[in-house]
Amino acid sequence: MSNPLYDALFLPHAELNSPFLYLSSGEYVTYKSFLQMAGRFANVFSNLGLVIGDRLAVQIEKSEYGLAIYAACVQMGVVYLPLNTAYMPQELHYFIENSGASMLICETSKEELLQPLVGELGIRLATIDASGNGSLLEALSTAPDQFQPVNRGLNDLAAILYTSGTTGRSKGAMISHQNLISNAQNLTSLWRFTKSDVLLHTLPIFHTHGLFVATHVMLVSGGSMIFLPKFDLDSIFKHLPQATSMMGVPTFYTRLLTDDRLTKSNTRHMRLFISGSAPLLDETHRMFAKQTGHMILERYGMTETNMNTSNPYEGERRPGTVGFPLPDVELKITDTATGDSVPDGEIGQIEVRGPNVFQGYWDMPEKTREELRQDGFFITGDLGRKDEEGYIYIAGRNKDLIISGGYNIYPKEIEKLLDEQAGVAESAVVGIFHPDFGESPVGFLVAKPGAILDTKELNNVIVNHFARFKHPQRLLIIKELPRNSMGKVQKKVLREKYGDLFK
Ligand code: MCA
Ligand code: AMP
Repeated sequence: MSNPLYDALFLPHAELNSPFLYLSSGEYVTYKSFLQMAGRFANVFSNLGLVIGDRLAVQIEKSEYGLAIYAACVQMGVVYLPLNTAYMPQELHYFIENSGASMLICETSKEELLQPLVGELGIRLATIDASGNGSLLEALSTAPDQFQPVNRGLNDLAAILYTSGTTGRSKGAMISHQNLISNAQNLTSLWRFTKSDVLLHTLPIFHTHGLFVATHVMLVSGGSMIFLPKFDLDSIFKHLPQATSMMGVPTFYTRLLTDDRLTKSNTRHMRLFISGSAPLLDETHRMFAKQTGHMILERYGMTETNMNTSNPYEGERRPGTVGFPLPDVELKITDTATGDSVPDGEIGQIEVRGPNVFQGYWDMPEKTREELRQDGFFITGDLGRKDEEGYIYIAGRNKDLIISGGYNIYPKEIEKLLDEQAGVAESAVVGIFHPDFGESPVGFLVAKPGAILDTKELNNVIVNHFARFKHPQRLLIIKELPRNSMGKVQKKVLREKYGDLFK
């Protein structure tokens, strides 16, 4: 019997009494007790009828329980489906329906709100809070803490993570055991993580960065994590002396730079700072080096591929680049029209192939065919170039995507809703430079002839529909959208014209 992901991440630590998670309460969870908790969850879920291949949707605040639910899913062969805690019921409806999840776990405080949704979809609802309270509590307290991991193969699914689609419909990226194992092992050795490492973990765990990069690397290395509910400057500086390393999105680093406590002496003991999920400005990289003496290590990845490239641990961490392809990742830069490789130095679309590349989009074979070539290369939708030394630069995106503080926003989704509103002729949602979030969405609206638009009312519609991080920071009414000779809306023109909006 084997379960490759369980064997790689969890089995080696089953009897380990050393700390795995340091919690904000001051307590810690050992590896052994964490895995016993996972075993209990697995037994409870099994009693509730979950079996191999079922999808379990989870929308809960970050806690050791959330992580143990993930470990339980791996053990049981249940496909883990984590969801951003900011999603509204309408957004959840789509993910649950599309994935065919048979159960949803949510916060106790959201039970009432989500009851109609689960009723309509005919699925089971269970609750657990970051404190451990909820409907699962009683069953957990009496459940055995051992669960025999089920047999799985390398290509079997471990998780589905929804990544937004350019047409406005999210796509469920199917992630296999092999995808996760190859990346976790590569990154652990590339970044020199060992069991002596203590990672300051303030990322959410419903995305690749916090779950598959940060947590998996620590599991493979056998190190520990200071596992904080969210990024907050005071708690960062409180816990920094105990940490050896940190991973974060660029907003973490720009926020750290605003704080006087970020000094050379406060960070001297740190081994490594890693950034990813969005472009790290050269300026942030240089300022951070000046203020701390540390060169941030920037890497590049995607939900569909986990990590693709990384700056070197020992060599030059070059600002503005995402480094080199990982050891078993092939990366090529191709012409968007022909798909042929372009010469070094030229900008083209980034394509990647390797054991990290996902299995396709759940129940969307056509979308999968469009983006995943038959020869295994995945068209990332990012534009980039390679310099003569092999460093990869991300030059932009070939997909209409806004990344705000590391969260992805697909303009189409918001434009669709705006376009449906009375009096709106058309709309364009554009990512405008934002000093804290990197980019922030701004909605540009054109009124139908004779109509008068009320941006407050339109904003209310958005607020009732979408997670907070997707809300346009401004809605601006303009006479017409700029278009090129083919009639295509030129978002670049709006981005440039309104580039100073948040400066
Ligand atoms: C929170 N808000 C946001 C964001 N986060 N608005 C826009 N963009 C955001 N990212 C909302 C809050 O709900 C709040 O609303 C208001 O904005 C300001 O909140 P603030 O306190 O400033 O925000 P925060 O709670 O401190 O959160 C900011 C954050 C957080 C720490 C940067 O967004 C975060 O942890 N981001 C990391 C996301 C991540 O893990 N991405 C990786 C994806 P109100 O004012 O109404 O209360 S994985 C990935 O991208 C790939 C695979 C990769 O390469 O890693
Ligand atoms: P996600 O949908 O969360 O998988 O976001 C993946 C996208 O984030 C990539 O396709 C890139 O556009 C972007 N991204 C991730 N890391 C970096 C980075 N280091 N620099 C620039 N963009 C990045």
